Amino acid sequence: MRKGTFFCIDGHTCGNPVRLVTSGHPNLKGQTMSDKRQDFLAHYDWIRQALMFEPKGHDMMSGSFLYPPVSEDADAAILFIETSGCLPMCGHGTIGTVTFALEQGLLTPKVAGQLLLDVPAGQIRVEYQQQGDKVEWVRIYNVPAYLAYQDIQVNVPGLGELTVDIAYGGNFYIIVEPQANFPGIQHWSAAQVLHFSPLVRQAINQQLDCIHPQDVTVCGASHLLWTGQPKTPGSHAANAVFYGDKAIDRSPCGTGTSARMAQLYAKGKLRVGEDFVHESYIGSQFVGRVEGLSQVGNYPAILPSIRGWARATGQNCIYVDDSDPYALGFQV
Ligand code: PYC
Repeated sequence: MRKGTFFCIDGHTCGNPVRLVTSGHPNLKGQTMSDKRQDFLAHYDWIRQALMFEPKGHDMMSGSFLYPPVSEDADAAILFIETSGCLPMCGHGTIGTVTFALEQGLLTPKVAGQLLLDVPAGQIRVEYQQQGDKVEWVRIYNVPAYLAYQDIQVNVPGLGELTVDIAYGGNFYIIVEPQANFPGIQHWSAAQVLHFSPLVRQAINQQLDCIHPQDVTVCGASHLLWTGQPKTPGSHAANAVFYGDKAIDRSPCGTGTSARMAQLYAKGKLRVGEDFVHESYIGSQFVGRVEGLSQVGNYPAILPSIRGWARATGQNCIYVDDSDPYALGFQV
């Protein structure tokens, strides 16, 4: 029977939704958050579908569950849920989860202002600033990010040839910079992003394999990052990040910003210690920084950080009852 009551804190990180589910957690098997992610997908995916898809969610909906830590030194663990599945890592989801959980007293850090969190992609460190009952900002020290492929040519029906790079920042991103057949995101409509992104993604995944060297379950070029000229003062670059089947991230995308910084660093366009202010499709900003260098398998990698903010907008008590024909949601 697929039935349950799920209390949630709803809000957004720089415009993109975050639904932190605070009750109804399934008991997940596995030693690591990567194992637990697989167990959730195999046995409890109905919970994700019910809470993310219409009519209780929408194309951009994403959320999380907080779990006890799986490693000795961590404060907590996060499982991410969204319309396309359970991401290995989600930057905007982490910023929202940490903000709402601290504001509601659901997380007790061992050291004030800092958290160590287990996520399916590995372990991340977080710093935050809290004033009274409000969390002002959160900075994520993300998993190592690296450039996986450079200058890949892809033929896109209706658009022609594109040259793209592919970088990992917690998810694999196909990065498209302005070129002959793409004038830059400032010249494209949302309809163009939604139309061409799945075509590029399909063509790339037919052409090559993206597999994380340390975890084979983290695979596939799932996200696209279209780049262009920013419009908000202080931004270094703008993006439209496409994910799932129909979503354009309203936030500047934490894992996307990490992947973009790895690409820029590898191409000599960003230095260690330099800030990179990344602007979303709606003009909101994350401040990224290359904190240091690392290695992932044979790939030279960067240690990225991303700072952003989130606001809780309300509480939600969601019933899932399979006597409702749309209990598990639908996508149109
Ligand atoms: O912030 O990492 C992120 C993210 C991934 C998908 C949507 N947002």
